[in-house]
Amino acid sequence: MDNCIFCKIAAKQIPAKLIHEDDDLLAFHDINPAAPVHFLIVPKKHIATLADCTTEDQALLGKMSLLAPKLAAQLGCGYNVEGDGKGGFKTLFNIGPDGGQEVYHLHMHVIGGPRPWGRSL
Ligand code: DGP
Repeated sequence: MDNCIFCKIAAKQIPAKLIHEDDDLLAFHDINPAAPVHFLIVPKKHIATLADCTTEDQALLGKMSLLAPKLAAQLGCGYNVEGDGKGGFKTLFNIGPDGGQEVYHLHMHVIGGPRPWGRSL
Protein backbone atom coordinates (compact mmCIF):
# COMPACT_ATOMS: atom_id res chain seq x y z
CA MET A 1 0.00 0.00 0.00
CA ASP A 2 1.35 3.42 -0.93
CA ASN A 3 1.88 5.76 1.99
CA CYS A 4 1.51 3.06 4.63
CA ILE A 5 4.36 3.37 7.12
CA PHE A 6 4.23 -0.30 8.17
CA CYS A 7 4.20 -1.48 4.52
CA LYS A 8 7.31 0.67 4.05
CA ILE A 9 8.95 -0.95 7.08
CA ALA A 10 8.01 -4.39 5.70
CA ALA A 11 9.55 -3.42 2.34
CA LYS A 12 12.71 -2.18 4.14
CA GLN A 13 12.13 1.31 2.71
CA ILE A 14 12.32 2.80 6.18
CA PRO A 15 14.24 1.37 9.13
CA ALA A 16 12.88 -0.21 12.29
CA LYS A 17 14.47 -2.05 15.20
CA LEU A 18 13.47 -5.55 14.12
CA ILE A 19 12.93 -8.29 16.68
CA HIS A 20 11.49 -10.96 14.39
CA GLU A 21 10.77 -11.60 10.73
CA ASP A 22 9.24 -14.57 8.94
CA ASP A 23 7.24 -15.05 5.73
CA ASP A 24 4.08 -13.52 7.22
CA LEU A 25 5.05 -11.30 10.15
CA LEU A 26 7.42 -8.66 11.41
CA ALA A 27 7.97 -7.58 14.99
CA PHE A 28 9.77 -4.36 15.83
CA HIS A 29 10.17 -1.97 18.75
CA ASP A 30 7.57 0.80 18.98
CA ILE A 31 9.06 4.19 18.17
CA ASN A 32 7.19 5.75 21.13
CA PRO A 33 7.30 3.11 23.86
CA ALA A 34 4.68 3.17 26.61
CA ALA A 35 6.63 0.80 28.87
CA PRO A 36 10.13 -0.69 29.23
CA VAL A 37 9.18 -3.31 26.62
CA HIS A 38 6.85 -2.19 23.84
CA PHE A 39 6.92 -3.82 20.45
CA LEU A 40 4.51 -4.33 17.58
CA ILE A 41 3.64 -7.54 15.74
CA VAL A 42 2.67 -6.63 12.21
CA PRO A 43 1.56 -8.79 9.28
CA LYS A 44 3.39 -8.14 6.02
CA LYS A 45 0.00 -8.26 4.27
CA HIS A 46 -1.76 -4.90 4.40
CA ILE A 47 -4.98 -5.10 6.41
CA ALA A 48 -6.22 -1.77 7.76
CA THR A 49 -7.71 -2.85 11.10
CA LEU A 50 -8.75 -5.89 13.13
CA ALA A 51 -12.30 -5.10 12.03
CA ASP A 52 -11.25 -5.67 8.41
CA CYS A 53 -10.00 -9.21 9.07
CA THR A 54 -11.96 -12.12 7.66
CA THR A 55 -11.95 -15.85 8.26
CA GLU A 56 -9.12 -15.96 5.72
CA ASP A 57 -6.99 -14.17 8.30
CA GLN A 58 -7.66 -16.59 11.17
CA ALA A 59 -4.33 -18.36 10.85
CA LEU A 60 -2.48 -15.06 10.61
CA LEU A 61 -4.17 -13.74 13.78
CA GLY A 62 -3.38 -16.99 15.57
CA LYS A 63 0.24 -16.73 14.50
CA MET A 64 0.41 -13.16 15.84
CA SER A 65 -1.05 -14.27 19.19
CA LEU A 66 1.36 -17.18 19.55
CA LEU A 67 4.36 -15.04 18.66
CA ALA A 68 3.61 -12.46 21.40
CA PRO A 69 4.55 -14.59 24.46
CA LYS A 70 7.55 -16.04 22.68
CA LEU A 71 9.03 -12.63 21.90
CA ALA A 72 7.98 -11.19 25.29
CA ALA A 73 9.99 -13.98 26.94
CA GLN A 74 12.97 -13.21 24.72
CA LEU A 75 12.78 -9.58 25.82
CA GLY A 76 12.59 -10.43 29.52
CA CYS A 77 8.89 -9.94 30.26
CA GLY A 78 7.53 -13.42 29.68
CA TYR A 79 5.13 -15.16 31.99
CA ASN A 80 4.72 -18.81 32.87
CA VAL A 81 1.96 -19.90 35.24
CA GLU A 82 4.30 -22.55 36.63
CA GLY A 83 7.12 -20.02 37.02
CA ASP A 84 7.95 -17.60 39.83
CA GLY A 85 4.68 -15.66 39.56
CA LYS A 86 6.45 -12.61 38.16
CA GLY A 87 6.59 -10.97 34.76
CA GLY A 88 3.82 -10.69 32.23
CA PHE A 89 2.73 -8.34 29.51
CA LYS A 90 -0.29 -6.84 27.79
CA THR A 91 -1.43 -7.30 24.20
CA LEU A 92 -3.59 -4.70 22.55
CA PHE A 93 -5.20 -3.86 19.23
CA ASN A 94 -6.39 -0.30 18.75
CA ILE A 95 -9.25 -0.13 16.24
CA GLY A 96 -10.49 3.05 14.60
CA PRO A 97 -10.43 6.62 15.90
CA ASP A 98 -12.27 5.92 19.15
CA GLY A 99 -9.96 2.96 19.69
CA GLY A 100 -6.99 5.31 19.42
CA GLN A 101 -5.65 3.79 16.19
CA GLU A 102 -3.04 5.98 14.51
CA VAL A 103 -1.53 3.63 11.95
CA TYR A 104 -4.07 1.93 9.70
CA HIS A 105 -2.11 -1.25 9.13
CA LEU A 106 -3.04 -4.09 11.50
CA HIS A 107 -0.69 -4.41 14.47
CA MET A 108 -0.70 -5.98 17.90
CA HIS A 109 0.99 -3.98 20.66
CA VAL A 110 2.95 -6.09 23.15
CA ILE A 111 3.70 -4.08 26.29
CA GLY A 112 5.52 -5.18 29.41
CA GLY A 113 8.37 -4.76 31.85
CA PRO A 114 8.41 -3.77 35.51
CA ARG A 115 5.56 -1.46 36.53
CA PRO A 116 4.72 1.38 36.92
CA TRP A 117 4.68 2.29 33.25
CA GLY A 118 4.96 5.88 32.07
CA ARG A 119 1.92 6.03 29.81
CA SER A 120 -1.40 4.37 30.55
CA LEU A 121 -3.03 2.16 27.94
P1 DGP B 1 -1.83 2.72 17.12
O1 DGP B 1 -2.30 3.86 17.95
O2 DGP B 1 -2.35 1.38 17.66
O3 DGP B 1 -2.10 2.89 15.65
O4 DGP B 1 -0.25 2.68 17.36
C1 DGP B 1 0.69 2.91 16.39
C2 DGP B 1 2.03 2.76 17.05
O5 DGP B 1 3.00 2.72 16.02
C3 DGP B 1 2.42 3.90 17.97
O6 DGP B 1 2.58 3.40 19.32
C4 DGP B 1 3.73 4.42 17.44
C5 DGP B 1 4.16 3.37 16.45
N1 DGP B 1 4.81 3.89 15.26
C6 DGP B 1 4.30 4.82 14.41
N2 DGP B 1 5.16 5.05 13.41
C7 DGP B 1 6.23 4.24 13.63
C8 DGP B 1 7.45 4.03 12.93
O7 DGP B 1 7.74 4.63 11.89
N3 DGP B 1 8.30 3.13 13.47
C9 DGP B 1 8.02 2.44 14.61
N4 DGP B 1 8.94 1.58 15.05
N5 DGP B 1 6.87 2.61 15.30
C10 DGP B 1 5.99 3.50 14.81
